[in-house]
Formats: sequence, C-alpha cells, structure tokens
Amino acid sequence: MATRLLFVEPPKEYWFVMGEYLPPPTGLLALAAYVERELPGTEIGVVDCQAEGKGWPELEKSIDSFSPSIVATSGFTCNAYVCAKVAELAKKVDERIVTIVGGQHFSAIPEESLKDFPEIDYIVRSEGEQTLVELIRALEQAKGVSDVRGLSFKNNGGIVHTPPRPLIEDLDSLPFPAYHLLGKNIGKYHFTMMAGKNTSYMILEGARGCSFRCSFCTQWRHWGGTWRTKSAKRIADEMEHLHNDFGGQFLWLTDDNFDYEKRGKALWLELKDREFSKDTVWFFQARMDDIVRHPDLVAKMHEVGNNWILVGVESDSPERLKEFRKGIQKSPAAQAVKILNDNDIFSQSMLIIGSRKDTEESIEQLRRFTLSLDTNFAIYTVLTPFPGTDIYQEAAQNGWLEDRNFAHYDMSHAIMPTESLSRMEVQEELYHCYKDFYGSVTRGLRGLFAKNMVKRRAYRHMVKKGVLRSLRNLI
Ligand code: B12
Ligand code: SF4
Repeated sequence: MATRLLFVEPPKEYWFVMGEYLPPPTGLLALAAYVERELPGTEIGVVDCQAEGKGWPELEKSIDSFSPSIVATSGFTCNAYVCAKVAELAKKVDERIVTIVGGQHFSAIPEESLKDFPEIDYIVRSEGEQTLVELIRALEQAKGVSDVRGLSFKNNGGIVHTPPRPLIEDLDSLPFPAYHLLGKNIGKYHFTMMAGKNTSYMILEGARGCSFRCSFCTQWRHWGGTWRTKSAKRIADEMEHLHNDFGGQFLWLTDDNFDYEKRGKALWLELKDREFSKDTVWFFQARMDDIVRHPDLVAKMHEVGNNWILVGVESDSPERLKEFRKGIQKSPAAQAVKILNDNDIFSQSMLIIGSRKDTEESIEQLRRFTLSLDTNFAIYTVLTPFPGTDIYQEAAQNGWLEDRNFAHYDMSHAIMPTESLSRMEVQEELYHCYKDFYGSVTRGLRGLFAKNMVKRRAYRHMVKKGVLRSLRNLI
C-alpha cells in the first residue's frame, strides 16, 4: 500500500516581539517536494494549523480523516513540546501511525528527546531530504532502518543513532519547495509588521549553514559547520516562481549570513532585468563586517528589492564579541547601520544581554550604545542556551539552567542568571532595554511619523501590540 505522509505545522504561539505574522512552513515544504519527486507514489498532505485556524481537536480530526501511515512535524526549541504533542495526537488517532520529527532542536539532543517523548518514533538529524526518503523506503519494504544514515530511534529498550549523513553537495539539485501543496491557504501568509497585512509573505532558502562559529548559535552546528549556497540563478528563479506562480510579494531569504562577497554581484545581475523584482521586496540577515566591506553591493541589492536587513550587532563590548566568537574585534555596527540607512534599507539590529559577565552597568552601556546607533529598529534578546550550542553545555554543566521549560527558549525569557544579576533581574533589564528604546516619547513620535513606511509600521506595532506590556508581564 502506498505511504500516506501527512506533514503537520502545529498550532504555535507567535513570537510576540515581532507581532502578528503567519509564516509558511518552509522546512516541511522543502521535504514534501523532495519526497514528491523521489517517491512519486506517496500520498502527501500538509495541514497548516496556523493558516487553517485549527486547534488541537481540529488537528485530531484532520489526522483522522487523512488516515496517514506517517505523520511528520518540525519545530524550534520553543516548539519542542508542541511537536511532541503532534506525535502524541497521531498515536491517539491510530497507534500504528509512524511519527517523525526533525529540525535544529531535535537534531541537537536526540537522545534526551526520545527519552522525554516516547510518542516520537524517529528523529531525522540535520539535513532531512535524503534521510526521510530512505526512511520511508525502508518502512515500505519492512526492512530494518539501521542502514539509514542520520537517524535516531528507540530499539530494544535502547536508543540507536545511525552515523551522520553526508550533506547534499549541490543545493541547486533540490526541487522548488512544494508551495502548491498549501492549496487555498496560499494567500494567507503575511508578516503584518514587516510588509503589511495584505502583502503575501513567502520564505525561501538561498543557502544552508554558516562558516562562522558564534557561541550562542545553533545554525552552524546543525549544518556541520559548512556553508552551501544555491547559485544566484537558482535563487532568482525560485523568487520569480514564488512571485509569478503564487503571488509572493514579501520574500524572506532564510540565509542567516547573506555573504555579499560570494554572490552579491551575481544575484544583482540575475535580478536586475527580471520584471518581478519591481513588484517584490525582500529581507535577509547579514553580518556587520560584510555590509561594511561591500557598501556598493548593499546599494545594488536595494535596487532589486531588498528593503530590510537584520544585523547581528549583539554587543559593543570587544570582550563580549570575543566571548560570543563573533569573529570581530571591534564593533563596526555604527558604519553598518549608516550604510543601510543611507541606502534606505530598514536597519534592524539584534542585541544580546544576559551573558555571564553582564552587570547592570554593562547593560546600561549597551542601551546607550544602541541609542547612539540610529538603527531603525532594535530587538534586544536574552542570551539563550539553545541545545546544540556551547553555551548550553557550559550552562548545563555549571547548573545555570534555572528554567528548563523549552517553551521559554524564545530569546525573550531569561533562562540563566549572570555572575551578578539574578535571572529575574536579567528579565527586568530586558524590559528596560525596550522601554529605553521604544518608551521615549520623542523617539516614538519620530517613529510613528517617520517618512519610511516600514519604520512607521514597526513603531505602530511596538505601541499598538503592547510589546512593552508583554515584556513587563514576564517579570
Ligand atoms: C524564517 C525563520 C523564522 C520565521 C518563521 C519560521 C516558521 N516557519 O515558523 C520567524 C520570523 C517567524 C521566526 C521566528 C522565530 N525564530 Co526563527 N528562523 C527562521 C530561519 C531564518 C529559517 C527557517 C527555515 O525555514 N529554514 C529552511 C528550512 C528548509 O530548514 P529547516 O527548517 O532547518 O529544515 C531542514 C532540516 O533542519 C530538516 N528538518 C527540519 N524539520 C524537519 C522535520 C522532519 C520531519 C524531517 C524529516 C526533517 C526536518 O530538514 C529540512 C531540509 O533539510 C531560521 C534559520 C535558518 N536559516 O534555518 C531561524 C531559526 C529557526 N529561528 C530561531 C529562533 C530562535 C526563532 C525565535 C524563537 C526567536 C527569534 N529571535 O527569531 C522565533 C520563534 C517563533 C515561534 N514561536 O515559533 C532559531 C532556532 C534556534 C533553536 N534551536 O530553537 C533559528 C535556527 C535561527 C538561529 N540562527 O538561531 N523564525
Ligand atoms: S554569523 Fe550568524 S548564522 Fe553564523 S554562526 Fe554567527 S550568529 Fe550563527
């Protein structure tokens, strides 16, 4: 009998800091497209609970009516319980349903996850496409799965981790993500604060991994410390496809480190004569040093629709940058933000508080530095020990993990104390950071009446959605 594979995007909490958004389940769509191509006999379904407004009871009905042989789901650390609940629900509907999860969190701690969540049958570690296909084949042929690389599962009371799978060499060989499986939901995806409620929001991958080694980041570890990019032509083709075939107007490139050096010019050449780029805006994340080295390419990307960049500023302190292994000695944030502002690209700066050596004074210094930056938007985060990072290991060994509820690992909940601040004091400091930046009447008015529409929307969001109030409630 053909495999019936149901991908589930579970009911999740929004990250309140960024307000109302509905992201397409990109990771699941990448997997679905690959299975569709490699195993054409598979019956594939996608339930997106967010888009369909489904809660747990409705999801149970959807699983029941699709009658899957496999249920697959994905989530970050803060959604780990939600993924486990999907597996539990699948087993409740029919004990024979095979449950599979993957993604950065489960890949980082497969042993602990399989022990904590007995309802999960298989964890696919790191890159998912080939492992999932081989696993389905092995299950269809009712042969053992121990030859499938990149898999963790329970066996005879123990846990087996098969050897890691080599990564796919050529990302251009992957099919386009299966947006067509979203059916009538396709027009619902939006990111109100970033692009307005009625602008269709889609996510695409330009690259996987990162060649840097920041101590707080899970990304490089998940992808084995490598950085692989799709070709500029492939990225442009994928953007065009999302725009022309599905109406995508606000495109989010998942790349955590854009890397102008390696492909900025080539992408500009690919996009500049394509009609669709006049009707889309797009976003990515970039390193400050990359921006500063390539102001000319920053301008060129803007010409072809890039209107928002998230920059990992993290801290102004050289000690902190060293501790985070940012690969930078002195912060070039001021120059980077100026280049973005000069090019009318919305500058979003990410800042981190709560590292071991942080004190009231050092956080106050970071606040002053941020105000001096003239960044359009500041997002302060609390240093979060995501499983898979060195910080997690160090914190676990030293007993610093005061909150072990993974649902709180969202960079807004303080998880650890510092040497001189209690966990709650770190939480209070986070509130003060936002209050300083967004609570100032002058700054607020400037934001609300800014010429730049994106900036107006962002400030309106900060005021209307009560982000400050939500942060206050965490204390
Ligand atoms: C787009 C994005 C978002 C979007 C929406 C994402 C979504 N669909 O929900 C928004 C802006 C909303 C967002 C929010 C947050 N995000 Co975010 N986000 C990303 C980003 C940039 C891309 C995700 C993506 O689509 N990747 C492309 C797909 C193809 O990759 P993938 O999901 O990893 O899947 C592959 C494999 O991992 C594997 N796989 C994954 N799942 C499964 C499941 C199965 C069954 C199988 C077989 C395989 C498999 O196979 C896939 C193909 O190989 C990533 C960084 C990155 N580049 O991945 C961060 C990232 C996932 N986010 C992160 C974080 C921390 C957050 C926030 C908590 C806070 C924040 N500061 O942004 C919030 C939480 C929101 C919430 N409550 O759910 C972290 C997660 C770290 C962790 N361990 O938890 C990441 C890794 C960023 C980072 N560098 O640290 N995010
Ligand atoms: S540069 Fe960005 S993506 Fe790369 S390791 Fe550092 S934080 Fe992670």
